[in-house]
Amino acid sequence: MLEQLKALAKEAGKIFLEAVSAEVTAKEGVGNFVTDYDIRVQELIYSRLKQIHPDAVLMGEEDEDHTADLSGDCFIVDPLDGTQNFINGYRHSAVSIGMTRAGEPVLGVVYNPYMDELFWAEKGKGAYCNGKPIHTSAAPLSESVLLFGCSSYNREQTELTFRLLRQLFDQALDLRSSGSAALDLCYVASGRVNLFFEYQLSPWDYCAGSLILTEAGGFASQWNGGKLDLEQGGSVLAAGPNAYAAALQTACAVLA
Ligand code: 2AM
Ligand code: CA
Repeated sequence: MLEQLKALAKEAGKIFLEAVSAEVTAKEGVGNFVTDYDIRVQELIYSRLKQIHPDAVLMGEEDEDHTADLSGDCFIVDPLDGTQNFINGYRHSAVSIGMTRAGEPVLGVVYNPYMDELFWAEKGKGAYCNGKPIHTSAAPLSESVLLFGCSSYNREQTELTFRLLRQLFDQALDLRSSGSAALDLCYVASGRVNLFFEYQLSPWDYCAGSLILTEAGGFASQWNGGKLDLEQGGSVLAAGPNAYAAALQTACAVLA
């Protein structure tokens, strides 16, 4: 099944490239254009997933109803993570497909078509990028570059984000913000940065990426240390093994 999911993520991601080269944006309007592509890509992914695993439940960002029964097998899909980047031609977006079994992530694939980078993991079998094993950085927080998202769509929540950002930045080396939570988790997994946090995300933003991260040796939780919520969504704090504890302590202090 993993091989089928890898091929599917690549097939779906290639559609982003066609959209950009076709310059449909200016013709049809940015909002409609993105909505059309999000839906088109999710439809493609859903039709393939129904063939690959007919018994699995599907949960995707473009569904009208996001409630899903996680007791069996469930695919959790973001057809296009990094929508704002896609609209702006920033060329940093991804397809994200995770599979949970009895509520736990067991398969994850994240594909960035602009870099032709396919990240994947299977529970207990390590994490890979384009066929090579990936590992988190061993750096402590003091030697870490941070990635964050500020949940900008909900301005009331940004205060806590910027408080945590200030406190983590003061203990770390530098910071970045990329606009794709799925890729942020893969970048922590591959040691390109060593910490990612965002206050409010949805399960499809992090289901696949969180498995890739933990299989690469990292840790991921909510800001309060609780397990990532794959039904409702919530906060995410993800880091390499030697930065996580200090980051979690800081996040808990900010929440207190
Ligand atoms: P998206 O591009 O698929 O919308 C950027 O900070 C991250 O937040 C992206 O992964 C983005 O996913 C996600 N995001 C954007 N709007 C969101 C929302 N309303 N709820 C949860 N996550 C969101
Ligand atoms: Ca999306």
